[in-house]
Amino acid sequence: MQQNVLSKGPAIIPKVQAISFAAHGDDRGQLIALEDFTDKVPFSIKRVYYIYDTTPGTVRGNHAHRELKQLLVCISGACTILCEMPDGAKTEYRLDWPDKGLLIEGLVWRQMKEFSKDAVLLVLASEHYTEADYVRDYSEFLRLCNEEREGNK
Ligand code: T46
Repeated sequence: MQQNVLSKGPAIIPKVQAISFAAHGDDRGQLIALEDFTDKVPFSIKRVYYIYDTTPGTVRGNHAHRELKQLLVCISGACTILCEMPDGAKTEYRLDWPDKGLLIEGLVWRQMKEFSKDAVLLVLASEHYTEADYVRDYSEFLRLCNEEREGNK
């Protein structure tokens, strides 16, 4: 199931996109710059957070967002992001190098797992933190997916 392809939900816009960043590399090392309103970060960055020092074997996430757009980059170590689309398709993305990113937009059920000990998962988000945007109940996620599918007919 591990792959690096564009996944499409029922909506016209892609909901999950694996992205690679161009590094400014020279004999001193590598540098990657991310700016908002670009093809890599197609939103205004209102919040940045990072996940680190994860407990071995832990699985985080297990929720979806209603509107939030996020770009995830594992800037140290590695972790796996499992995304479930509104049409039920599931894809796993392994983020194991700082030049790889995962853009997640809207109603996608996600899990973050298989963190390496040194993993630091950086997230750029399009909105400030608001619990109201979370869908933490899986049956509510399925109901909203159904609603979205009906709306796209
Ligand atoms: C997501 C994945 C990739 C805040 O106070 N502010 C914040 O900006 C965030 C993100 C979290 N929190 C608080 C809320 C909880 O009390 O931090 C605690 C842990 O949050 P949560 O259990 O939601 O963390 P994850 O790792 O399951 O999910 C996070 C994001 O919440 C979520 O939006 O997409 O990372």
